[in-house]
Amino acid sequence: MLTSSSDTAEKRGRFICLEGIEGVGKSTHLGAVVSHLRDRGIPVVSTREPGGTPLGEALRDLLLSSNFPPMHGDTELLLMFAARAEHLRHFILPALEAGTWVVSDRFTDATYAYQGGGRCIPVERIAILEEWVQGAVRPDLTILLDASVSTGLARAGKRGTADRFEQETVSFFERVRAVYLDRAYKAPHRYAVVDAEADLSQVKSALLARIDDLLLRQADSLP
Ligand code: Z5A
Repeated sequence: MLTSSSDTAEKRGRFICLEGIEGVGKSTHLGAVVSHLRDRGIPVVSTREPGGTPLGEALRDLLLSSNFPPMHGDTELLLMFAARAEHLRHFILPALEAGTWVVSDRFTDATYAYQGGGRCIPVERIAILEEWVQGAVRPDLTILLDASVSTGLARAGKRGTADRFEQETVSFFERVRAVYLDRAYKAPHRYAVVDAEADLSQVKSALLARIDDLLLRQADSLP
């Protein structure tokens, strides 16, 4: 049977990303988002970046390891996009095309925030790689969990050993947070900002309300 382009668009899964500095609760709330969608009969998988494929997870280990001499910012940027190229082609796109929703703990907004904001790599360079690796693929919704750097680092610090990023300075994370907020402010149709200073149950409710908004928009767009 021939499938019209509107049928294909309707069937395609949706791509949701959770973003924010460390310790804001992305990993904690990922499972709640997945369960919320599943409870509504939506097929959904979760994943993370860097990672999400065997090669991507190996690149993640390299990127987070403190066992090497300091990595050049361009190397870090290219490795993030190398992992993403694998992730898109072998996990994200096949799922979306099969009608499965994908919820990812971080995606390209993290590159703009960490490599662009944190490492001060020119945004144009990141945009070139984004276009090359992703073409037109962008998340349907990015939920930015926002908390102060002191709150995020205090929560993340309770875990013990710090990875290569967690050893960065407060000003690094202030730049990361500022880029996230700026991107969300400039594209309100694609982002939802959730106050992650609140207690866990309040953050979860606010986050799931944003998911319900997306579901309502989907329902409204059906013929
Ligand atoms: N990175 C990059 O540079 N460029 C890129 O393009 C990409 C990534 C994709 C790995 O990411 C690193 O890669 C990351 C950015 C960089 N840098 N770092 N660091 P990651 O996502 O795996 O690592 P992470 O951000 O460090 O994860 P995290 O510290 O685990 O943050 P989280 O997932 O947002 O937090 P959590 O584990 O859910 O919560 C931390 C603790 O806080 C935990 O005990 C919770 O119970 C507690 N918590 C969370 N929320 C609350 C509230 N509301 N109240 C009280 N306690 C809370």
